[in-house]
Amino acid sequence: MYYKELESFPENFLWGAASAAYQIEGAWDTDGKGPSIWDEFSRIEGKTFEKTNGDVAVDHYHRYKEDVAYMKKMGLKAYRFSVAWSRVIPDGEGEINEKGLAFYENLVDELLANGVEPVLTLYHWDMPQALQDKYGGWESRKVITAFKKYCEALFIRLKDKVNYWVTMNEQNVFTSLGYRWAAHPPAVTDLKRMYAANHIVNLANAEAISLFHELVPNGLIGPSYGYGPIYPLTADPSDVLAAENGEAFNNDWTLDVYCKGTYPKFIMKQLERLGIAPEVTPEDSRILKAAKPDFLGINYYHGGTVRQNRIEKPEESSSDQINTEKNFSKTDPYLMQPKEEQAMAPEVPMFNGIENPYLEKTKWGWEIDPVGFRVALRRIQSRYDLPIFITENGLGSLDELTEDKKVHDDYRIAYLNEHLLEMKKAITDGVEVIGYCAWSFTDLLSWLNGYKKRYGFVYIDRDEHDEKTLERIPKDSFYWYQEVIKENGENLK
Ligand code: BGP
Repeated sequence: MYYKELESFPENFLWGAASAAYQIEGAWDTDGKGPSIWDEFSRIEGKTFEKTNGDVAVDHYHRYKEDVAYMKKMGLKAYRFSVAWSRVIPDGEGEINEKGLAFYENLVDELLANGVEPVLTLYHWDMPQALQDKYGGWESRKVITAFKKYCEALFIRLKDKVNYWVTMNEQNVFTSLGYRWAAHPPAVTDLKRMYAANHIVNLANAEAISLFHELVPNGLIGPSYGYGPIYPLTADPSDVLAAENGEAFNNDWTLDVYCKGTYPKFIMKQLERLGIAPEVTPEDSRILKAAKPDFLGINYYHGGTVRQNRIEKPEESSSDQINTEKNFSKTDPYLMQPKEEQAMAPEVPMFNGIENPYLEKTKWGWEIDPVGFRVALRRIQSRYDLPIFITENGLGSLDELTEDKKVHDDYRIAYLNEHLLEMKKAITDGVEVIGYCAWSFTDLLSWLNGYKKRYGFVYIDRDEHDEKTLERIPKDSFYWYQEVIKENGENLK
């Protein structure tokens, strides 16, 4: 579609930025906070980049007022942050830690006083370690009861102050990295266990949404899903079918459950044949169907490209050789079926991932695909017809602080500008987008890539080995986004 002029962003569009507790707060055992699975996991030799952890992170716990002051300066309309479950309930299911709860209430009050709409994420990967030890975390249904108790404490305390709530952050990512690739805690490599845990997360998500609707009738809640559109490598119908499989396997598998309360049939049948399907009781189906999200949170970084698996279609022609098989990193969360799969489960390969020859990549090998953002928005809107809140999108890069304390991150500005323009086109197409939170507001700890993979609008003076001054320094992108917000996106080019 070609437009001579794009439509404007909606008047109350939520121009925002995001973060997550473990990645920014620090204060890992302050004021009664219990340990989370990330506090423990990051201490295991070899698990994180150069042994980095979130013990201090960017010390947001002590500097939140300064951070909010920068948000005000920028004119930010919304700020997405997550609550650390073990700060609010140190052992995950017992007594509430008033100091923990008070920290989040103070943060929310500070945001509201500075004209920033809080967007609160309930679970951004930091399960209380006590629940992991006692029940095996998401592998036990007992954790659903604990999660509901934790959510209830926040709903009751903050219901008159927080309008936007996110349940699970990137369930697809934390279950696959945690239970399949052992790259995140609890470092399991077992497909059956992964699907079982994933089902329990689905139930916890649904129960939290239903409880929310009972307790906070005027608020809005939804999960944040890490979505990447799947493309066929060629117009060969067998590649197109492979992409259908990829889309169903990667995306419908979670989004159908969120939005329709049912698992997609083709994938469930495959898993049943392989004996790795989750057990879904009639009561589970009722719970899943009863919960309706008010919006879909979408985190967009990149998609994936696939072709028919090489078992059914062995390499034949020289043109097949042009594209080298994608060398998947085991921690690439957005495409779940790498080549090694063939060896693991010879029946499974519904598709093979492959490099997309048209796309550039970031320094960390993530494809840069702004048009894919529009594709994503269009597909999600057509399939589920819910308002969409972009809860993450951004560029991880090595930033350089100049001697006069500037960061000239024109590459980040270019990245964000292109993505926002594609989002504007999607809105002009007819997609309902209610807000956009760039990842991230300040620099922060990247789960597996330490402090040097930076995403923020605000530079933080620290690195992997030295906490340095932790000074906050706005980058060029800070001032650029400030202008975008002021102009409500009219200045994008
Ligand atoms: C998403 C997570 C974020 C953030 C982001 C960037 O998957 O929700 O918490 O980490 O990815 O990822 P990374 O830090 O690995 O570059």
